[in-house]
Amino acid sequence: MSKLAIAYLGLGSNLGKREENLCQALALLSQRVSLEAVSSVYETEPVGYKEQPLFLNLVCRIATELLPEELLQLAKDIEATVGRVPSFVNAPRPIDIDILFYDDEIIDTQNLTIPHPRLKGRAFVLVPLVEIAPDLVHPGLGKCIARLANELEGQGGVWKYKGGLDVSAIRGRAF
Ligand code: PH2
Ligand code: MG
Ligand code: MG
Repeated sequence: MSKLAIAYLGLGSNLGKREENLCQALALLSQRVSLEAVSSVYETEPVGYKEQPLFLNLVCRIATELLPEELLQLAKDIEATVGRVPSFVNAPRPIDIDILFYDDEIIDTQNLTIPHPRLKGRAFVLVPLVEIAPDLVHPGLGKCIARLANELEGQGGVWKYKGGLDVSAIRGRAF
């Protein structure tokens, strides 16, 4: 058995049944990787392209034997299954799955930049991440998540949506 990596993923949805989309994506993920922790769900104002619906965002921790490129492919496959079709950058989408961290690796290839390059400064990622990984150190910045979250200019535009998803129910769920 090859070594298990610990990775953090950010999920976002702002089209269709947003909660269902998040649940379906987590269920599909859990068929291929071990889902270790899931944050609460947050409703968030769109960052970047503003003229689009509010997002639901969450982050999760997984353990996996998949290599970073394989994990990226899995994320893309799940995005397609949940109904994402290619569109313009930052377009509304039923699901977006981003790799935030993969162990403490720093990767910068044509397809993949890890840690996620826009993680710093994004409250919709850092606020949920602080729930499940406050002490995780960003390998590029040398600062932990709690500190990066504290350094945010503002945590506006991010509201707790509900208590969180029932991960045990998600695992057993067939889509
Ligand atoms: N994702 C983006 C751009 N802007 N804003 C919010 N609130 N949530 C997102 O997931 C998000 C975004 C690019 O993937
Ligand atoms: Mg994204
Ligand atoms: Mg993405």
